[in-house]
Amino acid sequence: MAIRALASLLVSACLGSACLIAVACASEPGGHNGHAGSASSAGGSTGVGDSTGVGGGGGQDGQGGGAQGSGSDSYVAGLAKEGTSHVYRFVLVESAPIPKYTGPYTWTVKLTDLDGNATSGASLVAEPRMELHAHGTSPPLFDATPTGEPGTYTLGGMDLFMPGVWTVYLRVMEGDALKDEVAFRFDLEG
Ligand SMILES: [Cu+2]
Repeated sequence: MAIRALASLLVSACLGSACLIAVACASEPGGHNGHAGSASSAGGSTGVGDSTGVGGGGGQDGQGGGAQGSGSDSYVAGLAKEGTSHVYRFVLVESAPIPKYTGPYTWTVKLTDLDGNATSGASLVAEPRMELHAHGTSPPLFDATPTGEPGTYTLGGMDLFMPGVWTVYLRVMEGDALKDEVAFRFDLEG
């Protein structure tokens, strides 16, 4: 019953090519279960304003309510994170619009080294994913374009089409090799 309600919500919310993905996603609850144990944390119980996401509480199934609580970030302009390989610092200078509702997003990102020196000329790529649903966007990857400001890039047209937690991976590539990576996570309403 909950599944059916979720599915109809998704179907009514979907647009264009995103539709196929949303329907497939809703009709395969097995995909949710696969990730629920490790990723959902205590979504079902809190769901409100918890930005820490630590503590694998509850054994709550990741479906439905679990999508609200997977350790999403609280957006502020200039939100900065160090890459997992500790080479770069990734600054989300601005998200337009601010991460709240589903729809197309344009991000301005600044890349610096760990001393704060702007890194221009990098190959920066974004991949938005809904990890709980095992899908991304169409197209799956977005190449950043330099804005002209030192170390600053624009990522445009990322269509985060579905309510729930989106993980946007930002990767600095050197040819085919990954130099550093970071993940920004936002929980969107429909
Ligand atoms: Cu999804």
